[in-house]
Amino acid sequence: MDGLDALRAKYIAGVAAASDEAALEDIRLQAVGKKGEIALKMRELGQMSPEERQAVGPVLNALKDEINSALAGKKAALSDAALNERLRTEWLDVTLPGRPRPNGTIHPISQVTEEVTAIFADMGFAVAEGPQIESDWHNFDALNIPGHHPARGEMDTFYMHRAEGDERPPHVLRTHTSPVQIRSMLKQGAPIRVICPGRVYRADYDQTHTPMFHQVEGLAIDTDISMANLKWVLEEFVRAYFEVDNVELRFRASHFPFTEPSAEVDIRCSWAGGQLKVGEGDDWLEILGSGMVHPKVLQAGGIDPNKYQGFAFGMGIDRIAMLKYGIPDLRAFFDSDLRWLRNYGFASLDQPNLHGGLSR
Ligand code: 2NL
Repeated sequence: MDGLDALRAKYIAGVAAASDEAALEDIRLQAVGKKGEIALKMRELGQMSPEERQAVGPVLNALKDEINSALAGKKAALSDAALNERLRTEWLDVTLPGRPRPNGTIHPISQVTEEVTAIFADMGFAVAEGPQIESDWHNFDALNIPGHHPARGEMDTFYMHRAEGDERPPHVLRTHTSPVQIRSMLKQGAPIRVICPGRVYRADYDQTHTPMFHQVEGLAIDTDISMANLKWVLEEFVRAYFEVDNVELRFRASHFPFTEPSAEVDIRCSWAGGQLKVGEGDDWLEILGSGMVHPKVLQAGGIDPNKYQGFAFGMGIDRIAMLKYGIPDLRAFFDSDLRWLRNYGFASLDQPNLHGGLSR
């Protein structure tokens, strides 16, 4: 039969040249597939004389075997090469040192904000945030702080600039986070339970005051809320925050324009050995201010004071952070001193939650 040598040469060379398994498969189909060239030649055997068939048949079969074994050999070589390539590129140096822990730490104020948020979230409070530059209405009027109130004076409040001749009252850097709660009331109405942590500003700088500091306020409004609910919520908070089972709270009558009645809250504590212990001892430590929301403030928030009432409270985050973590100097919070941050900072990978322990 003619052309078998050429056929052999073509396919053996083709197999040798195939650069991947797909190319090899193309050649296999073309050569020894059901409709390939060898199969065509086999079909021609039917038209041959018995003598011819006996001579050509074995040659064709041998050629088919030869091509098949070249294909198998090439296939093994290609898969070896593919494996070797993976071994060459996908290596791992197991003798490398472990990755170092991140160098940064969580600032105590961030840590305490997260702790407080986790505690109140567990009691059903949502978290609300708002602008740090506020209208004087949101920061003062809505909170029943009249125009002549000392808190409004140039002494305490940072006022934003107004263009010459612009008679509108200037905006202010918020002096508390209460305006965020006013915005929450106006937006969602009653009932409501929110806490508002964030930065606040007052023109004051000495041992115990910085012009920017942090506050968290809470607000709960419904049809049946009383001072008793306030007391329970604050007790639960103090217990969880200071991580002690026994706490004792003392409510002292006080005055805020935005609550009536108002109370300052002290916790029983001891300072034996210069270290704060909450829940025992003969000292009292003031930690927050609170009261029942003033009807005028509910009204400013778009809530009907004849139908709803609620409690509110506010405390300094910086102060409760200093108390819990024994940080002596307020101003160090804002110095960005790396040695201080490494000493008082928290590991970035364990966020506070109530079941894992707030502070490990
Ligand atoms: C304190 C006292 C307080 C509030 C904040 C508040 C907010 C609204 C309505 C009524 Cl929207 N009250 N906030 C109430 C009582 C006390 O903060 O000594 N903070 C450091």
